[in-house]
Amino acid sequence: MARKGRDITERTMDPAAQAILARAEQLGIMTAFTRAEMMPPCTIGSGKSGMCCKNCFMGPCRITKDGQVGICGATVETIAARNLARAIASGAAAHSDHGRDLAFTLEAVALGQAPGYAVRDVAKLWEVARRVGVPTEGRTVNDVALDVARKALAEFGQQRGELSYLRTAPKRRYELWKKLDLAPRGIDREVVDTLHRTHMGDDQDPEHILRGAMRTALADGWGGSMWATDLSDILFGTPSPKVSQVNLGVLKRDEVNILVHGHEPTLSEMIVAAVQDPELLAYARSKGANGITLAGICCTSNEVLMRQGVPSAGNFLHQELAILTGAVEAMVVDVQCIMQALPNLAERFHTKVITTSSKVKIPGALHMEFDEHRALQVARDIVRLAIDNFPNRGEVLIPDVKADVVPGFSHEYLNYMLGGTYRGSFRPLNDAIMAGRIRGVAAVVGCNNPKVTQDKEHYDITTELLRNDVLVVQTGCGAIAAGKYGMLLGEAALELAGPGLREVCEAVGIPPVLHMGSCVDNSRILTVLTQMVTEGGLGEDISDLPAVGIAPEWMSEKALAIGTYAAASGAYVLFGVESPYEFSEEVSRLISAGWESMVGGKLEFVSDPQEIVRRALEHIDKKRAALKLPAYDPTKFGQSGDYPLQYYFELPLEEQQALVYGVPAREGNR
Ligand code: SF4
Ligand code: MSK
Repeated sequence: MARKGRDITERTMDPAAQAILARAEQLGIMTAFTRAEMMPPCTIGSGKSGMCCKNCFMGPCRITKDGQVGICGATVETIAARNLARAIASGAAAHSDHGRDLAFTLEAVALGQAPGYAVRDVAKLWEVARRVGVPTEGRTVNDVALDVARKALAEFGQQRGELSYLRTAPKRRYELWKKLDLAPRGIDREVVDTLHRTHMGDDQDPEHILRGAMRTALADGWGGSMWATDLSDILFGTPSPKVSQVNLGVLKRDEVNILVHGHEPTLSEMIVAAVQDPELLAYARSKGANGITLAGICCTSNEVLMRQGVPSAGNFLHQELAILTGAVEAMVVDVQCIMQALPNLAERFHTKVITTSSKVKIPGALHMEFDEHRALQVARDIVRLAIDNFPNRGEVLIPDVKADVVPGFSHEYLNYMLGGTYRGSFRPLNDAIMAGRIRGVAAVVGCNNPKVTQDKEHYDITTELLRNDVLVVQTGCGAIAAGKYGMLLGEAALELAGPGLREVCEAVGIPPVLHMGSCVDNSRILTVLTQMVTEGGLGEDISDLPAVGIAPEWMSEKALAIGTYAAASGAYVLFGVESPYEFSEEVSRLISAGWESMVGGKLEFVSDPQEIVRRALEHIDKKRAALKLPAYDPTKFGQSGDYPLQYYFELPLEEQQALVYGVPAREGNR
């Protein structure tokens, strides 16, 4: 529970959010920040002083003492393991269902039934086809797209065998999964398997329950989420760096403001097209607006930010704040992370909250269902409705706070950036890590949670890692948080970076914090880690890499699925806030030391951000030592830090490499 009576600066470190929270107080309006403080604490449900099971109606059973069991005899360990497994199954289902919908869209495109959509990235389609065994030779784009879409759909319902993407993992990892029976057979099957085995009277061995949960999480990371990412890239383009802006200041006082919120790019991409339609722009002017501004919230925002450069109005805890500006004509929501508080809040202003998914209706919201077969028409109807709402605006307060960002570092783009068009390669990154210029890599990802100061854990952890020469990749709401404080912009972020990291980023031309997409795109990080292994010099498996994953302000069940698939892939994953499973020492041990000895990765919950950084750096250094790499020494680098970029690129490749990575060019490096 968030401490009662926090002042505004303890609720959020974001000045835009602070200004709007002050407005909410003046107007006597509650938000998630204040509701979090009002919520009576439940130390059993939060895992602090007990464990609660609601899996059957003999209970609920609350276990608060050593040796106490539920009415059926279930132990605290079994209950904690079941609770975690069910959360993972729910998170995996959400991500994966998102992937399924994209497969349906690609199928409709291939059949010519989705006007307005097209295969925008044919190279990616060919690459995915190759990875999943769909022939391409002499075939049309639509034929290949149809087979890829149907291959994806088949993997959801597959009953036996294994998912195609598993074989794209490092060989040693794949073999380990096979040996441990962790290779997912089908995406839906694994989710159902976990829901079944955690039903009352089924699997009661905590270690076995959690092993099943790992397989389900892997079905998300190397299945549903990876499909979602790849199919989005095929349909809407693989992201590459774009210049855009982030925070509530992207809303415009004199224009119709439309926000897209949730996770799916499918409708939002059509809204991007609709807001540029001259007829709708003229219609907006006829209502007294100077134009139409489209911006995003949460991960729908990340999807259109990294592909279209559409600005972001903010992350998870900004959804209510955006409405509180009084400047939003329509908030268009699809799936996941949408607060039920929105329609009630919108009633105090003029905002229309519009649900669009067949899976999501919210009492008080307007429902305009999205259908990929008539997507542009739905998008146009939504934009028109927002324009009609413009004259209904009351008093507006748009904080003059926004930051420039450069998002969109897909692993394909990184490959190109590091190695060049013809020799795409992760070699320079591996060499920089091997030389010690870059100490290691951290993925700092995930949500906001009003139990902690908004963005502060993200900010503190990221800045400390940068100072220690750790390259940071980000997704989801953490990426938007980084953007708000200038960390997604080369010049600003480089000020925060240690000398070695700074040199590498300046030479390659990347910021030290790389925006890699939405929360479903954590699968891109799996691909980056795999490429680092494949490139050579950093071990044989993801578990050998000097790399960590951190979710400082997590709140979603999807975060637990992500953390678990990352751990099952060999990564050390640290979660902030607090542990819902703390009361079970055995489950806490199983997911940390237990998983580490089984799969090389582990999951830990640590409330103190400084301790998170300490453990992350300790892990990175431990992995460096195991690889026999030089110990990290920040005093060794920084002499060529201000090397002019344009001059650098005029040098022969070997000299570029020697200059930047401190190691001579090696045979086969490029
Ligand atoms: Fe209680 Fe067992 Fe039912 Fe859970 S499954 S609510 S522990 S009786
Ligand atoms: S939106 S899951 S709050 S990252 Fe992906 Fe943000 Fe977390 Fe939702």
